[in-house]
Amino acid sequence: MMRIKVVNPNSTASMTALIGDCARAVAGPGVTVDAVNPPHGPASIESHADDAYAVPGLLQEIVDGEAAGYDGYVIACFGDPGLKAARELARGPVVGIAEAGMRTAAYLGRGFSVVTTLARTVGHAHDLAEEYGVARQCLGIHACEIPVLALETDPQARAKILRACEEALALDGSDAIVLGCAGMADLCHDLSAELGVSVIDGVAAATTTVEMLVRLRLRTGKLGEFAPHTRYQDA
Ligand code: 2AL
Repeated sequence: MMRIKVVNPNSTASMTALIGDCARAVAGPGVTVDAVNPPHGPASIESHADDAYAVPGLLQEIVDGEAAGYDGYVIACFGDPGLKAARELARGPVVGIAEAGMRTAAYLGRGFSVVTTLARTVGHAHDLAEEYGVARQCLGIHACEIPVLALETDPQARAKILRACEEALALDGSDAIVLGCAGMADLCHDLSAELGVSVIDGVAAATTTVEMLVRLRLRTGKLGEFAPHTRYQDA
């Protein structure tokens, strides 16, 4: 029996429901996935300020999750907000969807492209690729210019994302596509079939990565940087 808490750090419940469905679809037998979002905070995360404002609510979900005894956590937003702080607060593994999506894509060939929401988020995604040591495999980051919440309402969203993926493959000569938003999670199989390359949903990649780490009994190093700080030990 294993329990994974998937935290959508934005406060949009409909997106959390989609994320939960996609995470549960890949979870193995005996793995329970609970998807949650903070009650307050930004409705979507598509700027540096959104990223920062989302972190307190996310960390509260980690603290509550520790009290409830979860084995590991997914941060289900492509900016991976609060990832290092969450790692410090949690006993078990914490994996971000940008991290898991890009690291998974690196297995699949020489390089991958990221297709994300707004152009203003491209710089942050690039910084994350560098931080995770996969910048050399990250051959391009492309925006489809759909705001996060419009993924649910824009009837053209799917077609626009498909076109951005086609352009990314042609321009970058990449071997795989990483979807740059948790709100795109449900599209990965259809896009894979249409494009003829693997399309990676970070929610699925991060959920299975947490599951793998827990099953292998691997956890965040707690001897130094990620040790619980005394100030938060009773949080
Ligand atoms: C995201 C995401 O995954 N969730 C959210 O609110 N914003 N990513 C993005 N690139 O806009």
